[in-house]
Amino acid sequence: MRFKRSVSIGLAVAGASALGIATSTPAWADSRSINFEAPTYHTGSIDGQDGWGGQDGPGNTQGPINPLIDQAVVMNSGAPASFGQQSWRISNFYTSGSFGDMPFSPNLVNEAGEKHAFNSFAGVQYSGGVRQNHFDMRLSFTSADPTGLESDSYVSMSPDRGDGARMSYIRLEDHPAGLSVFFDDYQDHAPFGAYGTPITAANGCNVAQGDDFYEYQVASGLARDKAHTVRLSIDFLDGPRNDVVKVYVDGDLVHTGTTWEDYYRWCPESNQGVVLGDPNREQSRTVDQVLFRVGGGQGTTHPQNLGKGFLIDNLSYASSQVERECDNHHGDGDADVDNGSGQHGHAKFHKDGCTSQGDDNAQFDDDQGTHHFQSTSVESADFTTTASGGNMLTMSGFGLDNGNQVGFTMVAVDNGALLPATYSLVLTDGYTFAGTVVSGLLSVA
Ligand SMILES: [Ca+2]
Ligand SMILES: [Ca+2]
Ligand SMILES: [Ca+2]
Ligand SMILES: [Ca+2]
Repeated sequence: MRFKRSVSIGLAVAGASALGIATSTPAWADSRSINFEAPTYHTGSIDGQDGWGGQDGPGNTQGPINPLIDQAVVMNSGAPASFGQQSWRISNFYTSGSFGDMPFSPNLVNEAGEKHAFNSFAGVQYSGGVRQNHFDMRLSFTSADPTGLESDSYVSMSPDRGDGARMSYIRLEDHPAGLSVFFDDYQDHAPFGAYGTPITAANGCNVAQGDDFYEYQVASGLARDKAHTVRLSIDFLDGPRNDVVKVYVDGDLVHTGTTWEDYYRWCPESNQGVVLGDPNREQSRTVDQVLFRVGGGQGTTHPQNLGKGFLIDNLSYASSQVERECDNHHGDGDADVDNGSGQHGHAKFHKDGCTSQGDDNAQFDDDQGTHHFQSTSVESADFTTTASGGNMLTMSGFGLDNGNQVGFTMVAVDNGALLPATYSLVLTDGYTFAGTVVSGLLSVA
């Protein structure tokens, strides 16, 4: 898998508060900690050491790192004390538009990602184990040439499954005024992409709507001769537009954004040139390692940085399963609903928590017999409280309306004993129903 990256620069507005979600402290299910010290690591190219190499291949094979890339485990001299005897140095002496021959860190046993995220492509599995919903990576960095004048020195790093399908992105830059850190995510702006048809899906990858990669400078002016840390804490939530990435620099939360999930879900470039709105072929990706990359040109684009660049150390990353507060909520419905102007229907649904469950269900039949809707998968669910104190469940996903594949959004509000419950269903084929419960059960708690 190869793809180009287009980044819109300069929209340094966080605006991600709607993505906030309560998480408890995760218990690490699987982790790697790498300090590049002997005897595990020896000086010289990191290729082939301790599971480092190029992209994953069939049957646990691994390609080589391009030998032209200027990287090596080095003996430290004058590095921050926390970097120990040895660190890993990488520079952008040589850059390339490629992915597969860039340095990939060792694989975790257990991948992280959404329930439906893809961990393979064209018959090659890039990650596996027991899928987790959280990924955390952190590393320390400093300039490898703090007393010299920098000259356009940079390197990027991304959680990845092993083929360049990056799910997030950090870039370090070295400037005379200090080190800078950048973060990029992909954002689908309204109207949003939805499964159903190529047309509904195209709303997730429309530059005219602002759907694009966005870049944020999250730190600058960091001392070039000191150790700094950058950390990404990623919650993968099932369904579109809801993954949460927290970016920390030197321990401080400096930005909250999202992953690249909707780039993989909605953009033709990441789906063999065509998006059908088909949930079976268009989904997010998993991660189980870290890709370090020196892009931005082809060849020896920065000869002045040979043997310089950045020192990387104390790299650690982990996948884990985080229990979410949302998992305590439930919604159930089996009720007759009336839209107030003569139309009736029967609604059924069941949802436990916010992550996908085997018994998720949304179903609707209108009394006119013109529509029978049955969900096939629930992609996201959210439990909130209305202004008047009702408990609201919003479910979306895909299903069949009279046998035709559609996307759906269902909203059910339990208003307690004094007010009738309300129900609405919107399908991507244009069908909508909204009404109140006249008999039966509708419960959201
Ligand atoms: Ca070290
Ligand atoms: Ca992998
Ligand atoms: Ca959009
Ligand atoms: Ca998601």
